[in-house]
Parts: sequence; structure tokens; C-alpha cells
Amino acid sequence: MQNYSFSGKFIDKLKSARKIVFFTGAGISAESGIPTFRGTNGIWNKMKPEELASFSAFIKNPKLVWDWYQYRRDIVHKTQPNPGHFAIAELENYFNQVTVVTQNVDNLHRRAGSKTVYELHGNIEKNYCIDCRKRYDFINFQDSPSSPKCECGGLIRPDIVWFGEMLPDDQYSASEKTAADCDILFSIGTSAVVFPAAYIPLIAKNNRKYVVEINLEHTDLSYKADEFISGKSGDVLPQLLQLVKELKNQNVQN
Ligand code: BV8
Ligand code: ZN
Repeated sequence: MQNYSFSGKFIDKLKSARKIVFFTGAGISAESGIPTFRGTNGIWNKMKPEELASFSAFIKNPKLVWDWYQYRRDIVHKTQPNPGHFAIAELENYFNQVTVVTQNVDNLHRRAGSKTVYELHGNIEKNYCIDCRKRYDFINFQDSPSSPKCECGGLIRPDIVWFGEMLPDDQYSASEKTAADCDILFSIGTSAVVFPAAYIPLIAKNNRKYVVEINLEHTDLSYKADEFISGKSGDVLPQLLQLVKELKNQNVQN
């Protein structure tokens, strides 16, 4: 594993920071074995988003869309949070406020122990009836010839934000607020192309907050970020945690 060296300016920011935001995307879960969306091996390279991740696709063929989410749910159930998720959760012990704003639907931040998690695109473990809105969260649906139905007869859909749908207002407005009010925002493992989620790091930047990007490759955000750290989040984040521990130790000794 590569040893990352962090810039002096970044270390100074870390020393005085009290409020941290982690804005995450599919890349942080890649090392858990969950495929990303874009890029060579990405989901959208093999399938068309509008044929699977839209309300019209669901109404046209509920079983196809339901089975696709069931397939992804099965992958999520077989995976575990990785050192990147765990490092973020542990960093809560070293700052006054740590908030995770995630585009991921895989629930891995919560499983790793992060306490404040805003889910901008929903959660694959949750479902609801499109007619009466009754909730069907954390239920293992049995496979059947049709997609599951509510007791009212309505179709049950995954609680995922599909293309063309509004993001959950409470999660998005809380994310905007925390991004505008943080000391450092980390943008991790996201191509930062899906809006309005991709406004979150830009809101931090526009409010003159320190923005650090961790990714394998450059994105549209890179030239606006204060730091770009090239690497796997599962390698970089545990080293960041180690650095923070050392800085806090030095503080105690001085
Ligand atoms: C809406 C389905 C309003 C769920 C998803 C403004 C400008 C342009 C377009 C728009 C705009 N505003 C709205 C739009 C339209 C659209 C949009 O943004 N389109 C883009 C793509 C052009 N947005 C919407 O439709 C949104 N709704 O705007 O509503 C409205 C509504 C009604 C009427 C009027 C207005 C809704 C967006 C919902 C998105 N849902 N998918 C599912 O099945 O999961 S998006 C999909 O992309 C995922 O959900 C994911 O959360 C999201 C973001 O992707 P990333 O997480 O960034 O993943 P990606 O694969 O792209 O990148 C991975 C990155 O990780 C890479 O950079 C890679 O290098 C890196 N990486 C890989 N491994 C590692 C790593 N980095 C570090 N370590 C590693 N190990
Ligand atoms: Zn119902």
C-alpha cells in the first residue's frame, strides 16, 4: 500500500477543524465489492439508467426493475463495510461534528457505525407502496412471478431516488446546511456528475470551506478542490485517521 503524504496546509486545517463533512459516492463502497455506476466496469456501462432507474421504467415493467434491485440488495447483504467506511466512523471520536452525506443506497456507512448519515438517493433496504405509502423497510421479500404488492393492492417500490425524481427534502436541506457550515468537506469516490447531489461540495467551496477530494481519477470537482488525493479511499482514509490520532496526541502533550 502507498504511504500518503498530506500537505502542510491540509494538516493545519485538520488541527483547527471542528466540523467535518464526508460527501461520498459509489467509489467508497467499491472495495467492499459493490460495483460503481460509471467507468469501465460501471453498472451504466452495461445497462441504461432510464430503463431501470426511473419511475416510468418501473410502471412499464415492475418485475424487471424490482428484480434488478433485489439482485443489488443481495450483493449488499453479502458485503461488509471496508476500512474507508470504518475510518470515517472512527473519526467521529476526534471532531465535534462529523456528518456523512452519501449518494450511496447501500447502508454501509450506518453498518460501519457512522451516526449522522444523510442519504440523498434513498436506501436499498427500504421500500414503500406507491399508492398508500405504507412502508416495507428491512423486509426480505420472497421471489415471486410478479413484483410485491401492498395490502392495498398497490405496487411496492424501492425507496430509491430515480432519475427525474426529487431528492428527500429533509436530507437535502440538512446536507446543504452542514456543507455551508463545515470546516473541511471531503468528497470521496464520486464522479460528482449527478445533480443536485453534486452541488453539496460546491456549496462548501462557495462558502470558502476547505474541500479535499479523494478519488482514483480527476473529476469535474478536482480543479475547484483545495486538495486532490489520488488513491483508494480504503487506503487513504485509514492513513488520515492515523494522522488525526497523532495530531490529537501532540495536542495533549503540548
Ligand atoms: C432531479 C438510481 C429534480 C438509484 C441514481 C443539472 C445538470 C445536469 C443534469 C441535471 C441537473 N439537475 C438534474 C439533472 C438530471 C439528473 C442528473 O443529474 N443527470 C446527470 C447524470 C446528467 N438528476 C436527477 O434526475 C435527480 N433528480 O434533479 O429532480 C426534478 C424532478 C422533477 C421535476 C423537475 C426537477 C435525481 C438523481 C437521482 C440519481 N439516482 N441512481 C440507484 O439505482 O442506485 S444516480 C447514481 O449516480 C447512483 O445512485 C449514485 O448515487 C449517483 C452518483 O454516482 P457516483 O456515486 O458518483 O458513482 P460513479 O460510478 O459515477 O463514480 C464512482 C467514482 O468513484 C469514480 O469517480 C471513480 O474514479 C471513483 N472510485 C472508484 N473506486 C474508488 C474510487 N475512488 C476512491 N477509492 C476507490 N476505491
Ligand atoms: Zn398500499
